[in-house]
Amino acid sequence: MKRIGWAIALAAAAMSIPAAAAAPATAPAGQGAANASAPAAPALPAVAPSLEYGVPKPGGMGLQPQVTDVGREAASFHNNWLLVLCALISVFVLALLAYTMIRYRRGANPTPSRTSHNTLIEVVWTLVPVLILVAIAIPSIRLLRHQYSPPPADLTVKVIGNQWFWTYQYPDNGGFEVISNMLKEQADVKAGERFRTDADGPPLLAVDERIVIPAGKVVKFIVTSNDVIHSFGVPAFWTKIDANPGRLNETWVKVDRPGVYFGQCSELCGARHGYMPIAIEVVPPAQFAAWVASKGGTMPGARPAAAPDSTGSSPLTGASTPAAAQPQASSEGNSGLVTPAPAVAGTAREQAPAPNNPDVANRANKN
Ligand SMILES: [Cu+2]
Repeated sequence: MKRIGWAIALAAAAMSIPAAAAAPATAPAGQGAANASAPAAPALPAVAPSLEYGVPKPGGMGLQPQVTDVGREAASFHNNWLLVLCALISVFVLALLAYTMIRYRRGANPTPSRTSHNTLIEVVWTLVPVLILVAIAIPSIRLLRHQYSPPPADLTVKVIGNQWFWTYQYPDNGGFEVISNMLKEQADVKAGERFRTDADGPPLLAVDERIVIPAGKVVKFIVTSNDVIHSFGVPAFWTKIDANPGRLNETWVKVDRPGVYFGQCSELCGARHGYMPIAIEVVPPAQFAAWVASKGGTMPGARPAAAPDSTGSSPLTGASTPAAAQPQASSEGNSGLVTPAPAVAGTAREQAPAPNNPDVANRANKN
């Protein structure tokens, strides 16, 4: 049964190779477990990271520039509302303290007032904090709703934390797996081994295999762990979610701007916690299809003759899943935290690749 599954996967991979050949070659050769099934496909070249987006800057302050709608909303809430409110309250309290200390010091006010109750003041100092909390709660709950009621996913990526590296599985694309390790500096590797270059990214953030996702598509990350608790965090996406063993957590992103975005494990997970960075490469959909083919994967619904066209419309669009075909629920009109539709559709599609990939099936059983 397993052999039949592999045969199907191999045949599908072979069919998608012409699509890969049509696109420009762009990234270093992969080392993922599923790579063996696509020896002839051209590797995609690494996109050089920008210095503006997706990377921390030396001496930088504040948040990284956000590239998702949720990130922009959250950053604006933080910078333009919470920080301003915090500053105003701090200045007001400080001014009140200073005034009281100076005006009512013993020298200036030898007989202190014996006032113990004042209805007006008591009403004001109860009501004003309540109003401030409401003013924080309303945009805060709206942001939570936007974060936790994702639109139907175009692509699902399973993210697995390990001590101390990440593995990424693409269940919608034949279940291939990418293993991502931090790249060491040239001085730290033996002769002939791959080391970090500036095209890979900054020190301690560059990895040998990036996650690749298509631009402008809703990507769902199912996050879990093989050993201890890790955390999948990418600051430019406003994404941070724990990777717990035996549990599936879910987050999502939709990034319109192609580029490379870096993150790190954000949960103390052991000795090499600081050396398991995350690098996500966002590419146009056609290039994503070529990358999938180079990894031996397939695009959902792809036929042998289908090749990515140059207009930027992607095979992903053609492969509308039941979830994608559903009318998209407006998040504005949603009062609940999570709509049931994407969850159900996601589950159905996660199960689909298991028979094709014994590795995925085994891991699923273990978890
Ligand atoms: Cu970790």
